[in-house]
Amino acid sequence: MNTNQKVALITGITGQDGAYLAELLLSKGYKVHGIKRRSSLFNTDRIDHLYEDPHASDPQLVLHFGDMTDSMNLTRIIQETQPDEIYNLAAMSHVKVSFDTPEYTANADGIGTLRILEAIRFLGLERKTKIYQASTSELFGLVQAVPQKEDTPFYPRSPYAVAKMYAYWITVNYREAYNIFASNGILFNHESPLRGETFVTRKITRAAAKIALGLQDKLYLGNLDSKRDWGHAKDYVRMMWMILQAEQAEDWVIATGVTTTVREFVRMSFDYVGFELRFEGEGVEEVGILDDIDQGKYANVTGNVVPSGLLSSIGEVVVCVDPRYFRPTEVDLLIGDATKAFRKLGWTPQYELNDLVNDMMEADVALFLRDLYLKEGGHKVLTQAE
Ligand code: NDP
Ligand code: GDR
Repeated sequence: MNTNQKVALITGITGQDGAYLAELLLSKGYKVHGIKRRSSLFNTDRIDHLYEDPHASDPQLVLHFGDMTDSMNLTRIIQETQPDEIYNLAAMSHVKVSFDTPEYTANADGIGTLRILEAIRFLGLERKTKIYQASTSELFGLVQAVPQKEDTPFYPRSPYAVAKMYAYWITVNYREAYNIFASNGILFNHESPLRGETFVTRKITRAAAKIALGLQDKLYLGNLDSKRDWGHAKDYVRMMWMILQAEQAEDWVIATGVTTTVREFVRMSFDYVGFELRFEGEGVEEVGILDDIDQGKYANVTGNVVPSGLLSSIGEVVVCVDPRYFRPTEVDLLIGDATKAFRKLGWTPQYELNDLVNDMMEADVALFLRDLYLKEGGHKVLTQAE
């Protein structure tokens, strides 16, 4: 066992960011501990490729059952693992769902952060353990100024954002009160092929791939006008690590500085599979209609011949607005100014929006091509048996 080896603890390791961060830290030679929730189905898909046999003599990735709502559990895991760095990524992270589960969201996202900080104090680890808190651009909520940066006033617009605001300030308070190295990363939206299926970008890329392959007819979305500053999760987890290597604990905005509407993201995703979309109507009447289909481009993308009769035809409505996806209070516009991180930490994102869309579309087309083969193969087996 290497006694100089750095030890990290990641809460939320089974999520999008947790998976990329675990991969990054392992590649840097860290021993990584992660907290996963008990679930009735396996929930480690995103990190299975990193997982080692727990019976190995010194596995570099170790998972512990836990929950942000259980103080004793968190304190015991921190005591046992004695981490040099804690990345607190665990959260009920879906803004719309937080309106349905506000109390739970406050408990897990808000008080959960306090539990981690108190455990550090209780265990006397103030001088040893650095903490990264996953703060969010949702704190800016109702637009006060653009672009949003570290000193832009907060105005949260959801139970999720309010819970994260508590987490933000309790992190600042413990830094000031107890001199703990605790930093907030105020991260703007970041996406990837590992993004949860109910966040808007992944919902769109999955649907564009499935519609193109004839596996789905329509995509139902909420507010197409909202604007987000979308980056790639791979770039953003690198930044989390850099934030804990900085000379001092501070709070950092991480963003690309480019904002795009949901509608434009839809257009770009369908364009990848050679579908040109025209949007018509307003509000809940708005629909996205297939204007053109570039069969040649589509065939190149998949490397496969699309089964005849499965493709949508020109003039067909493939995107519809469904008010069930509207939020009681919306965040209309996010665009971040990450000048401080660029200057002081030397961070530069490697992915632009177009690269992000391509990466997500490529992964979802490959994913659903497998479904298509099964559908087709199953059909053949059945017809042969007849
Ligand atoms: P995900 O939703 O993909 O992952 C959340 C993780 O938290 C999952 O591992 C989940 O476990 C775990 N979790 C949820 N509730 C609990 C709980 N009560 N106890 C223990 N674990 C729990 O989120 P992301 O990876 O996208 O985001 C990571 C963090 O960064 C979150 O805190 C999010 O709020 C924040 N953030 C994300 C941004 C983004 O654009 N992605 C932007 C700014 C901030 P399970 O797999 O079992 O559900
Ligand atoms: P967000 O991400 O709320 O910004 O939070 P999400 O992808 O859920 O929504 C982005 C925007 O798209 C609009 N939208 C829809 N959203 C979803 N989920 N489903 C739809 O059908 C749909 N149609 C339109 C939304 O109204 C919104 O304006 C994410 C999460 O990762 C948070 O945890 C994180 O803190 C912030 O990003 C930064």
